[in-house]
Amino acid sequence: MKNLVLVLMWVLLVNQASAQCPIIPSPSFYSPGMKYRIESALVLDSTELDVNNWNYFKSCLKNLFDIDLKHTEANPLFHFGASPNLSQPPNIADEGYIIDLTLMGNSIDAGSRSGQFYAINSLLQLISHDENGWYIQGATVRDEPAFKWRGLHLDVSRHFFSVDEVKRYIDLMALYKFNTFHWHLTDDQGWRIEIKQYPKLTEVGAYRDSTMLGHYSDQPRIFDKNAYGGFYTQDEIREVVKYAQERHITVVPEIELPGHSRAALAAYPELSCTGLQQGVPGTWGIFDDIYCSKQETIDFMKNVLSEVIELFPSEYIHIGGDEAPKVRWEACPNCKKVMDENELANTHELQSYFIKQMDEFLTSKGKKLIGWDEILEGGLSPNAAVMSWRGMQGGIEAAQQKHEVVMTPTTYCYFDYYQSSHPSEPLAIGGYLPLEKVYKFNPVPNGLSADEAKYILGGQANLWAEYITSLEQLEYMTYPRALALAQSVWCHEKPSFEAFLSDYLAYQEDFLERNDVNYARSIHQPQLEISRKKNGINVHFKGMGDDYHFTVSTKEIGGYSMSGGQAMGVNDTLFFEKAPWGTDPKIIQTSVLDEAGRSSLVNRFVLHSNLGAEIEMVTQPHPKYNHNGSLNLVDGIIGTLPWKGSQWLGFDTSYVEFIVDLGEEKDISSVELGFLDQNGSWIYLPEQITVQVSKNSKWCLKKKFTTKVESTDPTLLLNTSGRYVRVRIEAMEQIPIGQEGGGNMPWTFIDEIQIR
Ligand code: TNX
Repeated sequence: MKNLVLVLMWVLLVNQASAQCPIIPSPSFYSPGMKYRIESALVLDSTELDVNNWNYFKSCLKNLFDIDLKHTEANPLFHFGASPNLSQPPNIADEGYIIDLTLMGNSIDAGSRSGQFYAINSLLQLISHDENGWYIQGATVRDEPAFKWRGLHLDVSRHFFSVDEVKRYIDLMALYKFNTFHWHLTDDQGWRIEIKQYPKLTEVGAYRDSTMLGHYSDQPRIFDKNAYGGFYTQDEIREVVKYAQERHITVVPEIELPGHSRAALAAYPELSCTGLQQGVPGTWGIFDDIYCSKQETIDFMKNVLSEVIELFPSEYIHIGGDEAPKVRWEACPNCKKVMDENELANTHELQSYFIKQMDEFLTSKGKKLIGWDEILEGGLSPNAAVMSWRGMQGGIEAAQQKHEVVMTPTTYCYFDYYQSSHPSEPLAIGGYLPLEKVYKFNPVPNGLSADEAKYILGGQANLWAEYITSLEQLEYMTYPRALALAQSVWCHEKPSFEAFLSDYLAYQEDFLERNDVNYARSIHQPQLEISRKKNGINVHFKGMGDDYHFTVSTKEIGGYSMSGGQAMGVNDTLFFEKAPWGTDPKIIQTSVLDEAGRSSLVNRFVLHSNLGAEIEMVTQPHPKYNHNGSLNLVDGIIGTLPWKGSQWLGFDTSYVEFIVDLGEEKDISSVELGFLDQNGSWIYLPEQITVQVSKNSKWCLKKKFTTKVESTDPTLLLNTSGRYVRVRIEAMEQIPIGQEGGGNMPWTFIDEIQIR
């Protein structure tokens, strides 16, 4: 008997472990039970259900499943218990809930109205359809969030989204238990919030007369010459805030200062340092003209914030603070006066002074200031919270100084970056942020003590809209990556990426479809996993799960005979052999076709003679742009435009050095390298390249071959022999003043090295 109990327990445990969970973000505990059939209505005892939550539940059920919600006290399918309206039930955290929909129970308890709302969103994901119709998956679910700030941001300045579109964005956030909507309302390219005291902010600042088309780094740049713009009236803002509140989402407004302020300066040029009248720009980037630090601007800002505070009940008000060049301030007598009067040593301290005025003002109004991590420069204002975007270092420093932090590093949270390197991805700003990378995000970085970690409020993804021109595209960039982010900010312990992916594929794509979301299917493209092999590389096409079938065909191009059409199965690997020394490279094109013969992932491999060679990196690439490490330089894939982070190694160092090992001594006649030249993104061609060749990697006294770099694919001609090739690339000292990022160190982006 005892054994039988043990076996039964074992079976139960095993079943539980393998049970897939339809709910995302994954709850702390999930154990499925039987299915409960739903006819045309879900009938429950809603006595203790908050009226807002009831309305929300009812409309979602109707819209998604055409199911009615009905109240009964006699024999309900389940009831909402432990009313958050009365007392907080024991053992349930504030935003937590417990669903007990099993043979033993039929209650839903929550720690608060928010908890109840999250329970409802989980219930929505438990509803499914089979051959017998709709059912709700019975289950025990225990759940509560790990972080207090679970955010998505939206930039409505670069492209404007209507009230209905914003509501739609909020609707989708609610389904995945996000609770903070960061509304980026002002920027250079448009001021989007009505401010009664300053009508020109929207009359003038909300419209631009042209908009950049194509990518920022395209030459020549092309513009759409139509007027573009829009703004929200204060009534509309209130409407959105209320709408979000009903979905337990706090709206945090952002009013940018002192930089990203060209739209405001177009309306009130007297607030700039020069006073010059300029228009609202139609190009992206960072502009030198920012608010002047004089008293007049500070008064203006306080007046604006006074109206903003009235509209947004949120605890935090975001004041921007990022990317404010100091060139105008350096040359401005008014700014100099402020610096002298307040004994400020430099313009960074002046920025701190400016922010501090805002901090004191907001604090006096019972609000908290939050700003981008640049507000650390020149000293953090006493009550300020920091939003860390340039990596997590700013957030770490702020937490160590006992300031609150929201983590939103570009490396994991910039949903304006590409999500795959497939050619069909819509034009994006650059970068590379696939779903799996987002999944790795943990808002609490290593190295913080438990006490410091308490200052991390949570995390957020940012949707900058330079290249996001429609709601459809916004959804494409946001989903499914927002689901991976939801895991990072909700789960105490998230499942493995594989488990998440399997749940996602089993349930969530259907759910997204049911919600009409234009989610990206980028993950359905097989991933390329490249590895070094003796004499070449292996290219492994890693498909998604076992039931996804595709074929890969190869053909040789570039002056050679076309061969190919070679069919392959799932998860296949090709071996590409390097070209024999002394011969021209072969070019192989691979195409991936799904079962319907659609969506081919096309890649070109240049099989040169140092394909897959070992490389010792003396200088390390920046962690953000280090896809596949040194193999990236010899994987046969030549970096292409538009720039997608995965194909290039990026460096922010003054020089780059690495040593290629050819395996044995060779006669060497040339070395060719590839560089990116995208000045708008601070990426410049380097100044010069020096190459040395050695038999045994001893370098002193070795002849140096040097060339100035004048094109994106410079070739050095040499006539020597050796096994090791040392390459040293000298970057330009600084970006020329007057250019984007002028005065800063440029980035160097390198791809493929070909040695012959
Ligand atoms: C940097 S993130 C910005 C934005 C751009 C974004 C594009 C931040 C605080 N500033 O102005 O839209 O990069 O990725």
